[in-house]
Amino acid sequence: MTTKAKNSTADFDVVLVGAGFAGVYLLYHLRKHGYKTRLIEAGHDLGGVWHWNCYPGARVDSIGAIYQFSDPELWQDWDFNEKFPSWVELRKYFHHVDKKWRVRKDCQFDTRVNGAEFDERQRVWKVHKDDGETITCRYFVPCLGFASKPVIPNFPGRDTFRGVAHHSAHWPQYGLDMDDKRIAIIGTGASAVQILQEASKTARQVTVFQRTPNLTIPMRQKKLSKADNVQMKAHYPEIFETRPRTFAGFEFDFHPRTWAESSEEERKATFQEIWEMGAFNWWLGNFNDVLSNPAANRAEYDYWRDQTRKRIKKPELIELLAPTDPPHPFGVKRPCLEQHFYECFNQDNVELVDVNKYPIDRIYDRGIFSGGKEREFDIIVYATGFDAVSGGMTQIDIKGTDGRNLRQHWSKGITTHLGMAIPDFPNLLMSYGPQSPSGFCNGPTCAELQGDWIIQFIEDMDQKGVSRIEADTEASANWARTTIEIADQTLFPQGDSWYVGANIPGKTREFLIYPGGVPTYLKAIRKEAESGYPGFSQM
Ligand code: N01
Repeated sequence: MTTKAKNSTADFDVVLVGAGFAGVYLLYHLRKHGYKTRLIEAGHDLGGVWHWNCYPGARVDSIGAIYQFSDPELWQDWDFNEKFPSWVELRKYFHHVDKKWRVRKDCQFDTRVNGAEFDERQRVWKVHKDDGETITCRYFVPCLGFASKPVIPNFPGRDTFRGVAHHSAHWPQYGLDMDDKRIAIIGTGASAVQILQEASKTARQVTVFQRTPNLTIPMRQKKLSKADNVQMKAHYPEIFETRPRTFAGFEFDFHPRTWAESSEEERKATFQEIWEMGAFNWWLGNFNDVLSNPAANRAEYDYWRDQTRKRIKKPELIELLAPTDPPHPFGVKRPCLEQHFYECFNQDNVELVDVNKYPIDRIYDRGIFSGGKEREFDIIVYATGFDAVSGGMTQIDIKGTDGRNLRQHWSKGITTHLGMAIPDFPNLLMSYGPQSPSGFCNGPTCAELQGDWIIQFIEDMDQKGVSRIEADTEASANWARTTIEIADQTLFPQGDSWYVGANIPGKTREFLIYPGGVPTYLKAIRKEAESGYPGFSQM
């Protein structure tokens, strides 16, 4: 097999990294377009985050109907068992995709890409793998998602613990017996919420160490029958049409009205209606000024607080879980969906420790020393999050043409063109990267939209006989500025979240995600293509 470019000596046209939605989509479609493609994946199966995050209760916060590829060949004979599918079902989904698309044969599993550099003479990327082999390609396309670098804070004594300890994203693939165990969960993000809901069912004791309350939203989960699936499928074509037209690539969008222009009765009725819907409708389908108007946001918070407090039975936990005043504007740290999170805390076997009052001083052989008290545990779960959005890219030693790696390039601020290309890194394109809608976009929606753009881009370059493309410094500076300017019109920068890198000590605080919404993003990337890619130098 030869590569598509006439004179290239590369082993592959494209090397992809990561076998989640984006990597799998690109692999299948690049191959269909005749490109010789190889996908490298550190895990030993398809699935991306759904391979790594196999803790009990891990499930997606989008409804299955939108959290899948739009290809009818795939969905016509695929049924979801739950409205919000679990990791078990999503793994089965990836196997179903593989049966149809036969992607596995072009994947190398259990292999990590640990470095890459561009060879100017040959115009190829040299991609170094941890099996010692180096492969070359014309285009290097990391598809790493936004949460591929798990992070555990540097708690003193961590290595001395003699029980079982795991980060949520490194849960053992063979499972973990939690029955009758004493379990510590550090963190209250989406992972912690989901783990608590399962662990509390059979554990002897679960202790949750909370720094900031999670403003979680009722999921309104539902089992789906065959008849439900038939009914849903009648709407799939319409849903797939809708996805790119909405802010977050969902099946719904913000409410057409603002809170500010609504009367008191309208506000009340709308909040009530959206609360009944639950899920991310309460976040990204609410009044369209809740993420920019402090008064609207506060009203949204107050409604959430009053509804949530009704479910908390231990009086001493009310202020900790649903405080009178918000810890930050509602939704500027990613909320998550819960099924019975607050009821867990009503159980006798669940305890909440406020680490602001009782800090985690150190970890010792039998447990955690916190606020002057020794607490013994059999299992410690670090649900402490990720070096999100940019961390997946910077953990690989990807060298630019000036010899500096990406970590050095981005140490004082990220610049990308359209969230997909980087000055000094020719012929490298990212999917789901920084300054793209990534963390604000339903994964499969952006996997398809960015995937299609990347394929078109490579085809256009081949047609023009261009073998080296590089994002312009000025175009990239403009894009970085646009990202920040849009974010500054919202309340998002006010949260100490992973959206701004605030969860990682020393990380430059900057808005990491393009916050203008999918339709505006699409307009920008399509304009770039239609205008002949003016933001790139082409040789
Ligand atoms: O991680 P997080 P996550 N001492 O960063 C706490 C996606 N996701 O794995 O808030 C004490 O949200 C930290 O406290 P604070 C989703 O996009 C999706 O839960 O910084 N605590 C926080 O509570 C999500 O947003 C799904 O004060 C410490 C927690 O650890 C993203 O992945 C499921 C600490 C980290 O929460 C990340 O979620 C799972 C310390 N030193 C994940 N350091 C679904 O689709 C950190 N914390 C459902």
